[in-house]
Amino acid sequence: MQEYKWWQDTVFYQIYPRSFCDSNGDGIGDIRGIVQKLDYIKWLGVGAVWLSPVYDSPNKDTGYDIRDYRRILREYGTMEDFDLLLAEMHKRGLRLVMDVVVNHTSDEHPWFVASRSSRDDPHRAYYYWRPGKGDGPPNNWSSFFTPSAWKYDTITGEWYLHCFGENQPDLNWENPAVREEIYDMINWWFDRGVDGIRIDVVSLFAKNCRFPDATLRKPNYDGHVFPIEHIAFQPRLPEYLRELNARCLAGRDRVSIGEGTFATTENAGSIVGEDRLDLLFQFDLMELGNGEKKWDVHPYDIPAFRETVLAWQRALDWNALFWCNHDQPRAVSRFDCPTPALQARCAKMLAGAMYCLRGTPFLYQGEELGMTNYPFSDENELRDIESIAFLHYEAAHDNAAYAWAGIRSKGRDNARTPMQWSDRPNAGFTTGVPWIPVNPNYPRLNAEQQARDPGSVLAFYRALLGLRRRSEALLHGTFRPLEQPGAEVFAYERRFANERVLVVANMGLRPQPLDCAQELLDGEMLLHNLEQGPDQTLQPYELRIVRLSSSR
Ligand code: ISL
Ligand code: CA
Repeated sequence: MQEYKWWQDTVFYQIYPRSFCDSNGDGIGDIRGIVQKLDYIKWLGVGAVWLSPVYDSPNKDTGYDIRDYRRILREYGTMEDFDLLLAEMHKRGLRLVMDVVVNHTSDEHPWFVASRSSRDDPHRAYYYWRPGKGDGPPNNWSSFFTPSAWKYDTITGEWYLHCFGENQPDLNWENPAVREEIYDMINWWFDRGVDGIRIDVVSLFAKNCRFPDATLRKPNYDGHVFPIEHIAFQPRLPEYLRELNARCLAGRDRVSIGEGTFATTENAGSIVGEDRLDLLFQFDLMELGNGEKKWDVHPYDIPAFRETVLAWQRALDWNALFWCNHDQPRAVSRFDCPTPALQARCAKMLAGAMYCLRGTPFLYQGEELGMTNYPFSDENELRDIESIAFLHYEAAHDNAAYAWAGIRSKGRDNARTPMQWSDRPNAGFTTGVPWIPVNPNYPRLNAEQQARDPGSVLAFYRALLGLRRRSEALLHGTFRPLEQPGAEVFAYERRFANERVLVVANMGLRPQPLDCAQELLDGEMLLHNLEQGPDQTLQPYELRIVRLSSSR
């Protein structure tokens, strides 16, 4: 019999600290605010928290640009507050996962300050420095956030590589001294008692250090090309991850989750495995509403969703399951929902369809309420470095309308508006002025109201997580896709010994006939997202989770 690890039987909840709960009225979420909400998190039924970065940072990319890996950002509190959080979590049986951002540091990190000071500095080789070509950068690479991935530095007259913002210089993983620093730091947090790590853009750690021009993708910004073939899943990546495993993870019962930007079912094995990392975040499902760029807005492709899920369920024995994170739009806003009632139904359907799959669920704060995208229309409402850079670039090229449509549907700030706790001012997030605007729908969409309503999205999430905890089939069962009765229906079976659970979701707005109706109607309805009873038709966004009678 297969043995399961704690992180396979656990539901994770991601907290984006800046937007979760503000305890002191400065408009910024903080660690003491999280402590105040631990009973809520426990009550929801999750077992672990992934905490987005709380380290000292100039916040150019809201904490994903770290200045000091061993210090807490003053706005978020102190190391004592952090230790209190960890103790209060452990007291409640909750585990804590830190976010480890080591593809790059902040340009204010002492390593980089030293590195840029002179070509002979001992820290020079902590980063990638290259001479330019003529007056220009060393090659044609673009970054995630800027036209060129290189920034010229006047102090030494060379260029440094940054795959994200220009204040986020990439660490040189080829340098063993860099790797040692990183392993020390991770072990320092493990020694403090944290239960795991989520590793930011782990797929980019190894680079093609010959730095040839990129050719695979189409030029995006002014002739620059995103160098996916030279920065993602490079040959040395598995070696680095095996080393990290040996130095930090082996023999410790901690979880490691790699953010596998550009992961495919073919290359996923270089990240996950016995001697590498436990879990992989892959983004195939997130990209189904994209065109060539993430900013191109297309309707969510449901048949492609089905195929993608099947491919990943087959490729890995155990998947990380998620709809949302701090970089993604709100899941429910990817779907056409003409009324708030349908939107709530859709949010429940999405939860059931995803979190009954074989794997570990990761919820993102507010998802359990069915929180939605924000109606952005003014630059003053934006905080995200990526969206702002995109808006400026497109506006300068006469494409402001395209930029706004993209930002409203894909912009990362959609996920980062404050958690909607109640119908009090600022959704109960802060008594001050929130650092980013609160979604105007909070008077009707908030945790306090939903906690009182047995028909709410929140109540549904609690029921779903409870069901998952009690069902051997949902926890450990095999996965088998069912014949699809309609193009927009997603249906599968989980089975463990004699227990068979069917999950049937209408992911579209059109009613769908049910083929396997009799079997379904005879089964025991475990969870359903409609007020009326089930019949031979699946209503828009209807979800049924049924235990087959033959299995009892
Ligand atoms: O968000 C994305 C698409 O919208 C991804 O491509 C994302 O940029 C990429 O997965 C890397 O994300 C991570 O590293 C970034 C940081 O800005 C993100 O918040 C983080 O999740 C740089 O540290
Ligand atoms: Ca605060």
